[in-house]
Amino acid sequence: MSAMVKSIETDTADAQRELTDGFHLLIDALKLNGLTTIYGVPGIPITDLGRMAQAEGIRVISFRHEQNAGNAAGIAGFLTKKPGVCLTVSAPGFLNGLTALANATTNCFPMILISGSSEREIVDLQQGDYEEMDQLAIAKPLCKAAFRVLHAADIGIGLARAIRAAVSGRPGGVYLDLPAKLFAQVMDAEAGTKSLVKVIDPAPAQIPAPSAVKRALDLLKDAKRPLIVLGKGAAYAQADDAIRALVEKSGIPFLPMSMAKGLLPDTHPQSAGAARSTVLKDADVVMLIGARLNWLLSHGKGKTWGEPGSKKFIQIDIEPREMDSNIEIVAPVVGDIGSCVAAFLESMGSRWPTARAEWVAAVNAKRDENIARMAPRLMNNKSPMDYHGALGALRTIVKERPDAILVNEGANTLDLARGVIDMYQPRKRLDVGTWGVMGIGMGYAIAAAIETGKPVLAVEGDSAFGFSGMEVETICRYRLPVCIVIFNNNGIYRGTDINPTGGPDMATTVFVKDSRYDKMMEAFGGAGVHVTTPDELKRAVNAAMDSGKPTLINAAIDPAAGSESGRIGNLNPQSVLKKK
Ligand SMILES: Cc1ncc(C[n+]2csc(CCOP(=O)(O)OP(=O)(O)O)c2C)c(N)n1
Ligand SMILES: [Mg+2]
Repeated sequence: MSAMVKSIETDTADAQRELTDGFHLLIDALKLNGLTTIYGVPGIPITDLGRMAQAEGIRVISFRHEQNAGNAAGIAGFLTKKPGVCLTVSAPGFLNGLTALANATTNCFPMILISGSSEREIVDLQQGDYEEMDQLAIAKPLCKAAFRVLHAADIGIGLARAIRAAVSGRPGGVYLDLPAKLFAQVMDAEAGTKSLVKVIDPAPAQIPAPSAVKRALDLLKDAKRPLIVLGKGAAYAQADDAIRALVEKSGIPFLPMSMAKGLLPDTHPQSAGAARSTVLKDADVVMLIGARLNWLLSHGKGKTWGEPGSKKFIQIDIEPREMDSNIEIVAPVVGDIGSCVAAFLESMGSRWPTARAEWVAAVNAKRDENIARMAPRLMNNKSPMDYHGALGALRTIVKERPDAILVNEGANTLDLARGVIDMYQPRKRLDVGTWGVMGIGMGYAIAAAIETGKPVLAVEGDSAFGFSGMEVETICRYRLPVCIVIFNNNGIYRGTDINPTGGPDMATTVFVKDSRYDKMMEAFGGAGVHVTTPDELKRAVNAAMDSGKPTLINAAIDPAAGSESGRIGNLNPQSVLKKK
């Protein structure tokens, strides 16, 4: 090799060393901010981004459908308080991910959907580009914030804005639009490094006003029949010890919303979980901690809440506009849950009057009565199983394995499991959340396994599972310790409906009879088991959780056992026309 050729080669190498591009800037910006897992689906224009990210030490989990990747990112955000990152291709991939972004926003999970998009010049003139779509405009109304980056030098700032928007204040979903051209844009490497931003204190504490805390405590102190409602926001806050201390110091019965179960164990002496209707009806002062008065709490009014005007509400929430959203809040306390609870504990001092004995005794009596009434149903060993028999088995398993994460979706499968399966540790129950959305199952299960390293038990209605079922391949591919139990009752709510015309089509809520979902798992090298009794179910789940091997258990449930829409059938509109 001549000296001249050698020198040209060295010069080229030097020149390359001194340049960076959009691909690398994004990867460096993610790593700089500790965002080291990406959930996504590859394709133009982000295939190489995924490859390079993997090469640079980011864990890139490839899914079969973006909605599941997006749900994984959303729940990763809930579990870690850092935005979960989802990466999608333009237009259709983006739209597939968007449902999950909207779901994350509704549930207040921090998440960033990063999507490649097509050429702005062509998209804006609507000239028919490959996967043409004005993605930024479409994302905007469905998330907390949406940004587009056009210059490589702005990637650092763009990601910093996305992170802050996702986790500060009330967390939510953020969209980051990255047109294809951006990835290949080059710039000086040193300037590139300087353009990156490490976000300092992304979710600053929001300290409540002392006067607001005093107002709330004065009300609580005078209450005769107080109640604490713990919401998903309380679970998100990771202020577990302080919340437990507050509940215990106050001596007040507490009611956990679905994903707040386990913040204090459901078996805690102050738990009013099994006396829900009594406490909602009879309490005089209700303190909401990270719980919204939305449909899940009947908007704070109506029959559920007893006599109109019989309640006063204290609400602790990070979002000031949450106050009075459904009903008057007498004592609003605005701040992050951790700071608020700490302020309460401090102000309560050492002479806080503990529980009103009569009220606590009444709540406990009701709770114990309801638990005793349920007990024999949970021990039945019928075959085909009913929900209670099957759930009785799973309840014991969760009791013995309290650090396992329970993912749960369906109608009857959800509502009954929520009531039956006690939780013992915070953030171990992940479910359909604010929307009651089907399809979160496999995405949540995958992210739960990856983010926590704990075993996952996913209890799925057969319909619910179908929304994300193809991800069993992903579970097998990454060898995740996920055990899926399908409550197979041959359909949605029940498997017994009949087509009223007598024609050959099935009824609208009915699936293929006696399907074997376990075979799906076997197709990808996982373990598949078919069970028909609670004892078999228990053995199969224990074996799966001991082995840590991806497993799908097809649990045959009596098709007649369920009820329409589980526990929320009252929300179905009724036709006034007489049935023929
Ligand atoms: C995205 C979405 N689509 C549709 C629904 C309506 N929906 C509510 S529950 C449910 C399925 C219930 O059946 P299954 O999961 O089998 O539970 P089961 O009651 O039979 O135990 C459906 C389709 C929904 N909640 N979300
Ligand atoms: Mg079903």
